[in-house]
Amino acid sequence: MNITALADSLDAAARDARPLPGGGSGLNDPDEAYEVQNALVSRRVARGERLTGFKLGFTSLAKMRQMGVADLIHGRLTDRMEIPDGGRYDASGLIHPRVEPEVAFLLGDTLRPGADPAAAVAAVAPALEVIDSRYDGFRFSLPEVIADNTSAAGYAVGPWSAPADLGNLGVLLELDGRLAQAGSTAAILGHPLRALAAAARLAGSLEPGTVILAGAATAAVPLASGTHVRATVAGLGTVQFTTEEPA
Ligand code: 0L1
Ligand code: MG
Repeated sequence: MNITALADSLDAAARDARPLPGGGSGLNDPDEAYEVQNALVSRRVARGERLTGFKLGFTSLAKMRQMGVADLIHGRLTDRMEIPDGGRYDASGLIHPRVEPEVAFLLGDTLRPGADPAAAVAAVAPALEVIDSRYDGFRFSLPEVIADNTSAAGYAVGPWSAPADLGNLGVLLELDGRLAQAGSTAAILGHPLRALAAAARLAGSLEPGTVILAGAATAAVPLASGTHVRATVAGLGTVQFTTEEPA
């Protein structure tokens, strides 16, 4: 398995917005796939991007069913992926973006495997994640999507609040004021804190200041240009952005 070649082709696919055929990478082993992901993220860091966060994927049954997989995955977020809450987002360089509503945690203390995850949380917020698989038609094997940094492309975080019980909060996703998806934070592994515990287990430990996206509360929906996107998490508030019109 050529880790460098796989990372190079995924990096080029993202930069040129030219998808790769899924299923043909020869990647079968999740551990090798994370080595490719690390190499891919290292290329971003070498270009000046700063690591800002950690994301979990496939934490809800809706997402697992949508993508035909049955395992948690994790990826990295960088400052280049940040979308300002209430701002504009240029998605024109993406291949076939989708958006999904999430909740975000901000760590105030180091999150360690096995420790009470709630104790490390400084704040919580509603969030939106933009995913953009670098594989044609979002068709990939589990190792391939891991290698592709779990399709991470962008994320917006709404107002931070003091830690609250996120156990069963209503979640709405609206596109141009129309309801696109409705769900509950309970869809995230039964409780988003479980996603946090999983993040600690998978990452080893995570530093204060890290943003953690717990995973989608609903299926993802296609994101077109010139669209106003808003997610509302009951009790936490809203987060929104508008994609730029084509030039
Ligand atoms: O749930 C996630 O953020 C993982 C996304 C990876 C799979 C996909 O592209 O749908
Ligand atoms: Mg997600």
